[in-house]
Amino acid sequence: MASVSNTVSMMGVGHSKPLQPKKNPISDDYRITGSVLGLGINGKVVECYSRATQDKYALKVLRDVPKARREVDLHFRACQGCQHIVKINDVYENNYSGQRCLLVVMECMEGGELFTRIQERADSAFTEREAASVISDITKAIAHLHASNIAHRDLKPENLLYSRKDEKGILKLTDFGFAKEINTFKSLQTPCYTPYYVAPEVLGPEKYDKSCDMWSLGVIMYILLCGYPPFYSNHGATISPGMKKRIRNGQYEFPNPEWSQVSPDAKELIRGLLKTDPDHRLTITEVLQHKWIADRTTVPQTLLMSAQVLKEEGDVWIAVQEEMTNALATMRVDYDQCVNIKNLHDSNNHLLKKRMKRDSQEGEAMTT
Ligand code: I85
Repeated sequence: MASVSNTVSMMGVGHSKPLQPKKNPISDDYRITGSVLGLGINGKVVECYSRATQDKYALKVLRDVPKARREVDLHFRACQGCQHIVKINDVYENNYSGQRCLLVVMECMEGGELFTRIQERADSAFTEREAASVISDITKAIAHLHASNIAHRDLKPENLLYSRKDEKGILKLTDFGFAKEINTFKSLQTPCYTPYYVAPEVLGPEKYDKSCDMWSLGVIMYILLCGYPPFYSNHGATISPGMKKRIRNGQYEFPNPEWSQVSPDAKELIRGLLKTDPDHRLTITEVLQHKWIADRTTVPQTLLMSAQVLKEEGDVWIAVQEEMTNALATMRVDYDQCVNIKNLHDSNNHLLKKRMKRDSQEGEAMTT
């Protein structure tokens, strides 16, 4: 059985050719049960079993459109060589209830979502040192992506899953539905456009996409340490004008009693990640070097209140997740616009300069 993972070594990682999905019916190789594991916005995830090994897998069904191709391609490349990204086992291109579909067979993450797991720790002391270890794992996943010039752009609690229910479970990142490849110079090396008409996002800069992941990491770290998010609406799940304003102004606090025992190092790292200006926000390399991550084995073993808060506020959690989803959508749009504006100002456009020079000369001529 030649699985996708066998073809990877031949293609190499990084500059691999686009993934070639298998064309045979998935039912040749897998038995799909009706059991739904999760519902994403662009596809559901169901349980399936390998006919060869009887092992359980998770199957994501996507309509075969270019966006889905990009998702699968980026996820497939990203999951090579990082144990904190959900592995893709096989990809099929099949007709599925009359539509062309991409069927992505992933390793099954049986341990469920990160924060469900933390909630269950309400009676067993979840410590700051353990939180540092969780954030370190997420940091490793993002570092791997950013080093491969991929921004995830949808880093949120529901996309962080444990491989197993027991302590041996490994935390992994999934869902590359909004992932973006950045800083690739292929279009510059072989120009297929007239430079005058090139869209700014083709030229970069790339760091705004990466900084989106850093902000998300800050929010996740904040929640992990206290059980509630740094920014939230005062009413309901939809992102309110007030919440938007607080996010834009960086208005958040470390309220007591939840934060009174949390180390200054942890707070310093959060401040670096939740900087309003993406230019001032920490990069993933700086997070890896921060002492709370680099020296995480010496982080105090203080008992955190997050597990308790998450358990007690269980009914608010849905709203918190929706807010993060909305905030991420807003940020992806805002940063795209930000890139456009920046490029307009920074552009070294000699035609524009010539015109500006001519205009100013004409202006001078008119006044004389
Ligand atoms: N296993 N965002 C929330 C799930 N194994 N899940 C989501 N996008 C994806 C679902 C909706 C993430 O790309 C998602 C994606 C991929 C998965 C995924 C991948 C691999 C799983 C949308 C489970 C699972 C399996 C057994 C038990 C349990 C969960 O979700 C639980 F512990 F919850 F009972």
